[in-house]
Amino acid sequence: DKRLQGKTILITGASSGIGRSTAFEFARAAPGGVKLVLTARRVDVLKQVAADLTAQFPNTKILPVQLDVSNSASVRGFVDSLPAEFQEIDVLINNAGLVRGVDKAPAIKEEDLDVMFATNVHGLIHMTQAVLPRMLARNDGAGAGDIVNIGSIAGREPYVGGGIYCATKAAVRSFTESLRKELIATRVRVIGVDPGQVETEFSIVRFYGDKSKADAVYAGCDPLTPDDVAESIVFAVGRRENVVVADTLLFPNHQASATIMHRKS
Ligand code: NDP
Ligand code: 8X3
Repeated sequence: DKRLQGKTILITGASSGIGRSTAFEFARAAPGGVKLVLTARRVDVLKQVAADLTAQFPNTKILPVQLDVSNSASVRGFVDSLPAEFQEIDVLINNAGLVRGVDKAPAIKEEDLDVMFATNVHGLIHMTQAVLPRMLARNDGAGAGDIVNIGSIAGREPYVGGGIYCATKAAVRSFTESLRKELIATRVRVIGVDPGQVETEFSIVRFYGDKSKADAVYAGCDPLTPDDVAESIVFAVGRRENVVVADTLLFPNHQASATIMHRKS
């Protein structure tokens, strides 16, 4: 894809799930090569992702870097700390995010509340602030670049036991829309992607590592794969510069809302 070739793409949460798949999908879509800055907390896992990518896509330049998006000080210095050839980020994929627990309001743990907001909301906003100034400076000040924010059906439709996670994703949706409006006079595109049910490590994290509880979420269902979401992200970024795929909601075929799911018995 000529439109993607040579771009520098920063993906947060690239060690697993949608972020990892998105790295592979960009590499696949641009066989001439892109530069990928892959970030997450688990740097050893990231390095393995980078090695797997390099083996499959030798033209792709990959930089795995440890970054906890919930640590605002680390995010602040992050872009300047990159090697020069990776500093001009063309595409930011704000994907890092997580859910913890299914507690109702009185039982929500303070730590879960803090981690979800610090990662999904503050982290996404801080990353945007870290990358945006260079995007705006491009093109003689007219701006250029893409910011892709991964929201969720949970941000459109709050559900029981998801009070905090849903609130974080509603915040993502709201911030995404404000940003698009604020940047109206620039050539920076702001793209929102809201998936429904996707089978990743998401539910394992929600149940604090309990795999059997996570598996039960998908029992009788045929969820989206992270590759399905990655294809939509790369499609949006790969459109002609004047086309903004502003807002995408993705469901698997059996799902019609956050909670309306057809299960095979
Ligand atoms: P995974 O758990 O498989 O991946 C989440 C990624 O986020 C991991 O790479 C993880 O890496 C990273 N991450 C978590 N916390 C931090 C942090 N503080 N700093 C940096 N990276 C972090 O889940 P998904 O792929 O499903 O999730 C990706 C995004 O998609 C999330 O924003 C999620 O809310 C959203 N989403 C998921 C849906 C689903 O059903 N799965 C549906 C709708 C939206 P590490 O642990 O190494 O830091
Ligand atoms: C993940 C989708 O509905 O499980 O964002 O919260 S949901």
